[in-house]
Amino acid sequence: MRTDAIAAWTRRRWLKAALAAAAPAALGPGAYHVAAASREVVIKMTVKRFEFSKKVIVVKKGVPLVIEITSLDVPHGFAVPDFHARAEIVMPGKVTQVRFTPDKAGEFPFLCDIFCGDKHEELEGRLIVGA
Ligand SMILES: [Cu+2]
Repeated sequence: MRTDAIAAWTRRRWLKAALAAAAPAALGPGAYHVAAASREVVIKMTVKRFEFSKKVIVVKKGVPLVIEITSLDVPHGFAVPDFHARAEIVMPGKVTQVRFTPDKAGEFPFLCDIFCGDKHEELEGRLIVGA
């Protein structure tokens, strides 16, 4: 009984060690992370009354996007209605991530959708998605 338990433990331990050794050998160190990270395009920008630091964002259709936005003053919104993507950039100084994959080519507006002052309506830009 006791010998069986020890044998089972030894097998499990061996299997765990074998898997740990085999994975990096087959894929290279960190292969999973590199593959996942390299597919995403990260765009960093700031927003303040009444402009986004990037007025035009050019990307490619089908490539996953992460737009990282930081407010320099008051709470703002960020919305790309054509892709149903939006976020509230509520805390000045904190990075907010908006993730989506543009699945159609063309030119699409993005805008602030939280009232932030008298020129709020002018706080907008264009997302250009190339085929
Ligand atoms: Cu606004």
